[in-house]
Amino acid sequence: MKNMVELPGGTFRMGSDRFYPEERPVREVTVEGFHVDRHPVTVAEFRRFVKATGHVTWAEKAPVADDYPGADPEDLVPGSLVFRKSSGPVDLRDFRNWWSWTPGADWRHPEGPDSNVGGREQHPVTHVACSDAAAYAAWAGKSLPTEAEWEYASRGGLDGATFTWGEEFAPKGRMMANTWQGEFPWQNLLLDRYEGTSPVETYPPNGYGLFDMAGNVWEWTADDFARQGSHMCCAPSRQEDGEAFPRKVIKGGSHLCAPNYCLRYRPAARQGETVDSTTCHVGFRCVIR
Ligand SMILES: [Ca+2]
Repeated sequence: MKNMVELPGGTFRMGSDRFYPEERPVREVTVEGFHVDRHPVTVAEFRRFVKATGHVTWAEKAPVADDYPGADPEDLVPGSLVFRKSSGPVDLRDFRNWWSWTPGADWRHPEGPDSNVGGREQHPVTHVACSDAAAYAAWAGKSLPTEAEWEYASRGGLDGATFTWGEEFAPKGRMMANTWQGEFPWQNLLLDRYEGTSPVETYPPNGYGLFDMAGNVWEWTADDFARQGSHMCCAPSRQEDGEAFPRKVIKGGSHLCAPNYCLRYRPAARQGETVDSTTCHVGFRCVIR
């Protein structure tokens, strides 16, 4: 399989007791063998899918008013959530301080209508809803991974390690993933050289030869997320209460994950993203069982 890695089945310790409540408890989980994409689906790969199928992504369609009761009609236009760095420290409890609903933002226009993906063909595709990821997977003859498959793959054979590469964040000073260094959401020290997404395979692979299993973009999985009252830091929704859409588990953390706010560029980390959410820091990869 081109650009895929075959993993044997196995039993591993899933989850972590050392970080956030939604990752607990650590438990033994067994997965069957499967193939997994070597890196997240890129802009170039997604473009081939759109050209072949004419697929129109969720973010390119106007939201249906019935799905968003109380929404300002002016907001019911195609668009997506774009990250905007703040000019200084802000209240970290309110994601509106850095997430901006942006009409015209979509996978071809990641920062809004005046932006494009020129030069970013090898970056992970973003602004894709769960249904867009599933449509791509079906077209490619693949599937979205379960959370267990994703975490098993991301651990790269390291039992219970904090990161996909071991215990130390930057061994010998080497950056191992595209995360956020500095004080989120205003100070990005760029020790890893990238403020937004980065080309896939920029950082070293994990023990299974898989790239970008931590940082860069969160990745959709096929699993439902049971809301446990945990704080949804990385997964803003256009509506918080009485959500019209279920949440799916996303994994891997992103270029927006910073230790002062969201230390989630780890295999055990997980968030629940409403399936209609599209943002500049969520993408996906596929598996074949
Ligand atoms: Ca970065």
